[in-house]
Amino acid sequence: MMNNRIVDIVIPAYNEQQSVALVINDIPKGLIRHIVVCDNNSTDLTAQVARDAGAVVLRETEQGYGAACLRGLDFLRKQDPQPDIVVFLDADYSDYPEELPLILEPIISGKAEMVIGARVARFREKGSMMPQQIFGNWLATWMMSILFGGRFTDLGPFRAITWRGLEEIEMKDRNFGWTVEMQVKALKKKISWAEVPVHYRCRKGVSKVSGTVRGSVMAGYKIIFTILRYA
Ligand SMILES: Nc1nc2c(ncn2[C@@H]2O[C@H](COP(=O)(O)OP(=O)(O)OP(=O)(O)O)[C@@H](O)[C@H]2O)c(=O)[nH]1
Ligand SMILES: [Mg+2]
Repeated sequence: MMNNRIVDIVIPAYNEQQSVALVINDIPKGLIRHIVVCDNNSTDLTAQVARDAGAVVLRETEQGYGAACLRGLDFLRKQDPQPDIVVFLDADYSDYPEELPLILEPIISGKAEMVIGARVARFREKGSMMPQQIFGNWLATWMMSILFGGRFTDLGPFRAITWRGLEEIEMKDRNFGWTVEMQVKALKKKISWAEVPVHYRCRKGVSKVSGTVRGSVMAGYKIIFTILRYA
């Protein structure tokens, strides 16, 4: 609960047994209702570790970041009452969950419906973002500013959006296009947004996307394709 608003958190997780409990432990518990971990076919102890740390654990068998997030939203849609605000957070402990109040502030104070945690250079641990990821984010946000007239600086995973905004956006992407789809559609549907600078550190465990050639190429391709598709 933050200012009488119900906040739920969705955490997509694929083989993150080393980090998922650290993430859950650092979430300011007084501010939120459910912590929903969407386990994406993990072959390690992710689900058990997350459950032991106090999360609601769902299983999504279709591989993909978006598929996992959509599973979490299905669950929240069935809650009574539904949340007022949904927060997304990665399971790899790159983000700082204790920065949740910063992410929520623009929504609580009525300044925005969607808030993106921007991983600014001055708050980034060395090596926490790959050069191709930094370039990809720059390119994607620049293309979005040309095509849709809103200048984000990042496609960061740590973000919050009102339930109303999320339902209006009607998220569809089932893998790497998830973050950019939310931002593109927010611009197109004129949903108010804000960015707040957040800290970012090197992940625990094994990289699935930006630290692998295959992941980087697939994600880069999907992100650019998603921007052009909605243009
Ligand atoms: N790649 C991938 N990640 C998933 C999937 N489902 C959930 N995730 C989670 O999505 C988050 C982001 O994946 P990461 O591997 O951290 O990708 P990244 O942040 O681009 O790159 P690194 O942090 O450098 O590895 C993590 O919490 C993953 O556990 C999936 O199907 N594929
Ligand atoms: Mg990561």
